[in-house]
Amino acid sequence: EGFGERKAKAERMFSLMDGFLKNDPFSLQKDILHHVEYTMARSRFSFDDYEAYQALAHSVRDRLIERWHDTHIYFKKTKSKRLYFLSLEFLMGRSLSNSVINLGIQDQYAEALNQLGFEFEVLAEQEGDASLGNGGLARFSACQMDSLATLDYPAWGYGLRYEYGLFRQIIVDGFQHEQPDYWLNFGNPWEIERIHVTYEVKFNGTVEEVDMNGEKVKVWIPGETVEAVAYDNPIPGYGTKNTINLRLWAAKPSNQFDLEAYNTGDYINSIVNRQNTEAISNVLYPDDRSHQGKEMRLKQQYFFVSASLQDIIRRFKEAHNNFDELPEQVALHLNDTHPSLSIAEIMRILVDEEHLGWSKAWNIVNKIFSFTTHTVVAEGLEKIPVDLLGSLLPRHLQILYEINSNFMEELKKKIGLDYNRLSRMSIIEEGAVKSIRMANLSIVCSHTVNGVSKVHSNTLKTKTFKDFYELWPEKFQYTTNGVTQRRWIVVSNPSLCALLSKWLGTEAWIRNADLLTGLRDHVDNTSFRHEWKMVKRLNKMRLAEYIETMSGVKVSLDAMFDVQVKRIHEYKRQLLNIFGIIHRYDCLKNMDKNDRRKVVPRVCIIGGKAAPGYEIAKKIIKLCHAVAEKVNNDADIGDLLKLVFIPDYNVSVAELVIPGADLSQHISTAGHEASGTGSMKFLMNGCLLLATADGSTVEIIEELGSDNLFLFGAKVEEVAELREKGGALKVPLQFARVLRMVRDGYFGDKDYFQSLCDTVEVGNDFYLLGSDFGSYLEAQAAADKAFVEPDKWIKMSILSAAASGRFSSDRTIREYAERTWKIDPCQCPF
Ligand code: T68
Repeated sequence: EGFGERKAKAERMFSLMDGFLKNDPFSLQKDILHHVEYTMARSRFSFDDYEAYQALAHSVRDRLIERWHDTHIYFKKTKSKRLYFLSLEFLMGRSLSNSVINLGIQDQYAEALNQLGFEFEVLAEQEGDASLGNGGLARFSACQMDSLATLDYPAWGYGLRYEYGLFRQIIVDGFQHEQPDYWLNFGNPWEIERIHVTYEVKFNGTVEEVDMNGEKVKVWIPGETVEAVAYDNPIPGYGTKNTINLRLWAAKPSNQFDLEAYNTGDYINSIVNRQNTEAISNVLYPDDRSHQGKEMRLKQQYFFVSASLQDIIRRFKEAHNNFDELPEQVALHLNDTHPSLSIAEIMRILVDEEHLGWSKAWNIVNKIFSFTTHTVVAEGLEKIPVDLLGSLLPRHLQILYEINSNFMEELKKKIGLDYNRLSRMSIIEEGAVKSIRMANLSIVCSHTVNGVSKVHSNTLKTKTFKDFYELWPEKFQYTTNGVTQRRWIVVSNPSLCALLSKWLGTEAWIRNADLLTGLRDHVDNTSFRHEWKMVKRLNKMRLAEYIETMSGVKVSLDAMFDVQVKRIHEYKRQLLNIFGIIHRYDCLKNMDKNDRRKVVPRVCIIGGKAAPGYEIAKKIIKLCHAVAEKVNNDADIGDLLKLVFIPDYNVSVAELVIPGADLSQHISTAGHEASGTGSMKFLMNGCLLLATADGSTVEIIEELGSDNLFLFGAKVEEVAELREKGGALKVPLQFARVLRMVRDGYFGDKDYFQSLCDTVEVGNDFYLLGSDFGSYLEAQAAADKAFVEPDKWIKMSILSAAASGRFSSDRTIREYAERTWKIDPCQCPF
């Protein structure tokens, strides 16, 4: 079939399709009803909100698919260099509102639904979250995908399609319980199953040396085969037609049967065994940041890496007949060390399957990888026991040994026989359990090692990866994280969005967040400030309603809404917050009635999940509930202080909580939060920060000025010295008093809380709660003082949002694209 014939055929098909889908309200209605009838198979006359949501989502998906196709045809045609973003976690949250907004047909949909008797917002609430990740790292991946699409970069995301996402948190009697998140139960209208895009992924077996044309080559004879099936998730850009792809892999039993097993009559067991292979993509590992080395986790990583690389190499080979151009055409990004087996896998493909020879393959491989680490502490770095790796992936282990031995040789030439340093830098860790250090592997094989904030990068250079920095200073970069204003303002705070566009006189800030600095020009305008205040009030109302439905606690809108929402970790110091609340309560109790009237009322809101095996974090949640129980039911206190724990914090809960916050806390011990991205979302929503100078807060201060937030606590460079003081460290009396109250059972469960109290006892207080407590209380007092001057507070709120532009993930992505990935925008023109 010639080109002319194919073109004619395509044109005829296109005319049969009636061209592209139309976006006027009438056409949208027709499409929604079409999906009610033919996709949902429900009668036009009876369908509920959930079915209406599904039909609506399918009509949106159709529109995404059109753009997705055109974008990919265009990328292919222009032969532009592509970025492959490899991440084991993506926290996408809901898709409906985001898609409709990015497609630019929000108003048309709202009207279409109204005429059908539905409300867009109500249907949007029907959608469950896609929670395929743990926390900051995973949500940051999602923000980056949005920015990559919006800025027209030719990028693909690759991940795993976990059947169970992050556990659901339920609270029983103040204790966290975990429940499975079987999010695919009712189908997922956003994904496109690609049954024809499958790859075999192999495990186990042996490596044999065979003679090939007189040359000895290593051949892996695998033992087990699993099939990876692609599920595509279109990611639409805003203000562009470009729609990129997030391809997630699911495991299916392979079609290769063990004939023997079937023939010996063990039919049932053979099928049962086949089903076990599906388990690979079953469940997301909850992060507890201390490395574990579990076999299933390693299987997941390799399954993901192998399927993704086969797909990437296949696509490359469609357009090239050798690998010389791979570094000019392909950038592979390792989102933390989780996908770093890619390095061994691509070497295996190039050497064993494509017969490139080691040095040629290596020259290609060390030009294509970049690596971002999201961790601070060395203990959190991933290690894989050599025995485990050797039995699961015997050929990869050999390759890793070879990479390491070459590296060690090169290193000896440079640094001589400094055995301590050589052993620190080795990819292989000797010791009781011989292991592969995934971070060392990633650094050795990547051209760029990225930190996620300035402070983080300094820690990497001077501590965590000091030896490597001294060897290759040019590899070390930092690109400060960011968040997408599309999700965190446009989708989650429509009233603020309208206000911003009105006063900035343009919607252009949605694609160019730097324009938010323009708000500074209006800060003295009283009607602007009034409107700003009204928007905040509206969002507080929304949040107050949610709190009441979730917890039964009625809160006053005049109170300061003080929020700390993030994963529960000792270093994030939710305990410091709770101790501050106990102190506040204690002060209120000891005040006479007249003084109480001067106190700023507070609603303290805490939310976040504790990893299931993280006992101390779980005790923090319980303590929060115990304190809430006491405080909220104390008639003396009334509206002056309320404490609420918001269960099951996730992306969609964040969309509701963040816009309604007056103050938010980012209070990690300095030097422990690699970046932190929550603070950026709050900043965008005009929320004031109470924070330590940690992670990206340091850069936020640069942008905002230190008098526009409430800063406290030890600085990064002071922490080590404070720790050394140990038992001699000065701790304020108020801290000792609060600790005593908890120990003495003032909030009940006396025995249960002892071990929690031990973690902050003088001499044992690794995260320095005691030594930071005094300045924490001062910062809180400063916040109270500012809140009673509403005009001042609103100005600070406006200036916060005005300073948030630099923390858009658009800036992050542009920096990565230009400096690290070297990719160019490629906008689909038609
Ligand atoms: C976070 N890391 C950082 N890790 O803590 C945060 N870990 O400071 C930073 O802003 C964010 O990454 C984005 O850079 C994580 O979220 C994990 O979730 C994780 C998951 C599995 C294993 C280890």
